Amino acid sequence: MILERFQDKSTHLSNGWNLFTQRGANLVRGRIGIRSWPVTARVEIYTRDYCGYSTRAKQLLASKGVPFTEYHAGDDPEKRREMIQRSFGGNTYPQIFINGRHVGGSDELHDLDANGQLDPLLAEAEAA
Ligand SMILES: N[C@@H](CCC(=O)N[C@@H](CS)C(=O)NCC(=O)O)C(=O)O
Repeated sequence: MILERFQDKSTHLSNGWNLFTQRGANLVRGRIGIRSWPVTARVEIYTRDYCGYSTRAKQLLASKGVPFTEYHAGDDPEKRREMIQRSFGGNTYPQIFINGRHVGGSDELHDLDANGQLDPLLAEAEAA
């Protein structure tokens, strides 16, 4: 089954099943990710349209069924400033945060996954 869901702006999805984001050509498609572990972390991603790294990072999250909040920072100067400040100078897209902690870009997210460190991070609840 493929569930399609389109959105234009940042939205925190709570269904946890799949993410489809459309903004110009910035379309992410994928099969519903089925998780056998809970996602309790808050995931945020600053993206730019037409950016393969942003797409790959979102695809990895979507393939795991992880809900995330997406900020389209490529054409939003305020969000771009916020992204750079929160990532301690990181000015490439995407920049990813898990429970408010800076994780890095798409490569770092994939490295964490390859090392088995991503799922435990996603299962962590945000400190109150
Ligand atoms: N190693 C980085 C590479 C990210 C990257 O090079 N992103 C490009 C866009 S796809 C970028 O931000 N270029 C500079 C810009 O667009 O201002 C990652 O994995 O996230």
